[in-house]
Amino acid sequence: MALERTLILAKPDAVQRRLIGRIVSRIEDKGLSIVGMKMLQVTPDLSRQHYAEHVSKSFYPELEAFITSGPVVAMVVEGPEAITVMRTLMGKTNARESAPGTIRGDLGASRQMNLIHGSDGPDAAKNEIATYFKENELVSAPGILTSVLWAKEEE
Ligand code: IDP
Ligand code: MG
Repeated sequence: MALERTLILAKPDAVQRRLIGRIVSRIEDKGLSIVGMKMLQVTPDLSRQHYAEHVSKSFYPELEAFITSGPVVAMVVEGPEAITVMRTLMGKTNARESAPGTIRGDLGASRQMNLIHGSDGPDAAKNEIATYFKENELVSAPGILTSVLWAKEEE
């Protein structure tokens, strides 16, 4: 087990649909810590960097148009195994197939407009956090509650 950080985006559909608060609540309800947060506009350059693995795919032009279509809210989320915990909380990529109880499963019905991004592994998390945030934009969040949220050995 490890204390991890992961990059989360509330995507343009979530912002336009006034779902930022619901998504933040789901993360906070889970007991994870938000250690950085800002609203920004993804540019085509940033999209190509963020979605480098998808740039050559047929759906990339639509994905770029979508992710640059309006502001996103970027967050860095911290907790034990935060990368996997967030992927589970988000649900499957295709929101039509995401289980009820997940963010995508409860709030969406699209494969593309699936509300939320979360890093898919430790390397991606490291790169994506560095892409969206400067070190001094992140707080260290030991917080007074961590002792009742998880055990020391889970960090
Ligand atoms: P993920 O967001 O669950 O990690 P990825 O496969 O990495 O899913 O895809 C990145 C994003 O690209 C998805 O979240 C979705 O918005 C979009 N996407 C994925 N597959 C398709 C597709 O087949 N058609 C259109 N958009 C897609
Ligand atoms: Mg992905």
